Amino acid sequence: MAAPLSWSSNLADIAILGPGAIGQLLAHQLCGDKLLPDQLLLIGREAQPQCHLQLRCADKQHSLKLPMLALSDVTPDALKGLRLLIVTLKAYQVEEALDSLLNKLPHNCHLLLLHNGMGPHKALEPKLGGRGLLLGTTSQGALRLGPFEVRQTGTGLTQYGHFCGPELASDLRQRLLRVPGSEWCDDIETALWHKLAVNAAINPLTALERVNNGVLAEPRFAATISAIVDELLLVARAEGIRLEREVLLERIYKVIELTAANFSSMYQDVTQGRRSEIDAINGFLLTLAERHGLTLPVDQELVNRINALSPKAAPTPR
Ligand code: KPL
Repeated sequence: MAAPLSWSSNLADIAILGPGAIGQLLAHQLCGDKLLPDQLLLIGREAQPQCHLQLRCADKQHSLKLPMLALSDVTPDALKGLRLLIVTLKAYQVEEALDSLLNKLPHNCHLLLLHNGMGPHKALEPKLGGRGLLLGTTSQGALRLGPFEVRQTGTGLTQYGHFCGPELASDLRQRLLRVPGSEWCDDIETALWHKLAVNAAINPLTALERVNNGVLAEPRFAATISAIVDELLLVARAEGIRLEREVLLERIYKVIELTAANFSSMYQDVTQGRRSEIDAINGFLLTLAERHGLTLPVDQELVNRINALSPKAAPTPR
């Protein structure tokens, strides 16, 4: 029997905005084995005093009870103890969601963006009002089985790093590092480029071929993966980012191996009729390429084919 919930949102100092598959996986990992943690809350589409979150891992099942506030009517008072907001929305949802939330966050609250692809942090930077901004990336695999039920489909690296504003307090850093396989990065932008290469290769190919990540290890995909990496290197060089081809390929094939059973987030978006993150991944590369007068035929074709399959209009946050 679950213990009665005596919770006040004011006790929570970390919130997760956008509790989809990755947001829920992180909630479990941040809380460890505490069933009723009082330091974490969710911000989602609708308010619920007690969400019963379930995580299925290879070895066991975890349960967690957390309150959820609705993004549309959350008050500054409900967030007054917050010191860190972890944003696990899709890249294209971040700006709009934070436009409505930023002025309700305490001035000392840090933000951590953790999504596939790149772009939103640049638009956010001038709106932070002195708050610290962290960027992060994870290559853990997670599949949503129900509104509050997630299966972990792959282990992987989770990286965080400072982007601008004040640094995060060390106790919060330590709590983020409770996530298995996580590390602090001094150069988070380079880490994000590595993850961009992973997503640029794995996500559109799995969505177009309707296969799980593991199938991409087959030799028939090697030439396309290699061409995607070459195009990314071209853009990165023009942007002054130093990356190594072999390191990127090694990282991509490692993620393919570690998340072999996972259906990528883009596969899941496309098959479920949701908007994909292609604009923030391969589309982000095309935007930068245009600025530098470069053409990326492989990325262009992937963007065209994914956009032909998935809707463009942004749905409301998860
Ligand atoms: O980030 C991912 C995604 O699906 O979006 C990977 C790491 C490729 C795991 O599937």
